[in-house]
Amino acid sequence: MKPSKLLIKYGGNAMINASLQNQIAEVIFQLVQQGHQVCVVHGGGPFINQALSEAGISSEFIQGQRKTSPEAMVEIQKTLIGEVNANLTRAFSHAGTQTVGISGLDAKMVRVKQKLLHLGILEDGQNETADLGRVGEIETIQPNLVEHLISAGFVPIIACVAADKNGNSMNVNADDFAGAMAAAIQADYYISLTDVDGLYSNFPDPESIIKSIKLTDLTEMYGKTIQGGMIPKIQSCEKALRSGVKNVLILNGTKPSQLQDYFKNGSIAGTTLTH
Ligand code: X2W
Repeated sequence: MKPSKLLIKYGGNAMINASLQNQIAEVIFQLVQQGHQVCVVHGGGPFINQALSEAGISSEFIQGQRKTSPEAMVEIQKTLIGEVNANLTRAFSHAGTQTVGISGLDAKMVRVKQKLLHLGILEDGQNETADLGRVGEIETIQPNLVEHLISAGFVPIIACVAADKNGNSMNVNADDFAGAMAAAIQADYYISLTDVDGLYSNFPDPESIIKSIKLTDLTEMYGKTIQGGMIPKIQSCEKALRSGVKNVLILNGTKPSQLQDYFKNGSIAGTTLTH
């Protein structure tokens, strides 16, 4: 496969233990050795859950987005940047990659505004929205820092925290962040690594895995086949695809060989999204 620009989203239970992180780090090292430019955006939902529960702060998700109070945001920034990003940077560096751990806060790379979720239309015709607190929706990305790093052979690994126009730290869903970053750097590949084999029409029936799906089929699937955490994941794939990223797929990050085999011999596991 010719050297390409890859945006890899890594998160959820696919990064839960050190052994999995080391295996992914090893595969990414090989991808860089093969000449690919790699940028990683990571989440850390399970680590945030633990930190918030230790701090006695409860969590609620609406359509895959965590409602975030200012107190929760303090814990989330500490966890994503101070713990998860630092540990991934260490693991990736140890595997041999020239890794640089950053977040959307660096060089004002990512600007967000408060995200308002549209839940539906009320009887009086008004929009019903959910206020998620310190949750950010991406407004702009300045990709030059990432572009400089990847063209010099570094692997930026980016935590999904960004600032709003007042300089507040905001919690950005890692899928939203990754899809927008794939679009901003015009990646050749956007690969979302998760902890299941892809999108299922009847989860968890393994026979119901959807191998390939067209953008036009997605609209009617939201709220039905696509629920909870799959909503931002699929939306991020849509965003990347509509913005010109040619190859968009979801692979199982708990099976690192799927990522390796895709670039080694073109064997496609998971779910591919197409126009
Ligand atoms: C996410 C950020 C982390 C994330 C959260 O607080 O969990 C929002 O939902 P995963 O591991 O990729 O799920 N933010 C707003 O997305 O992590």
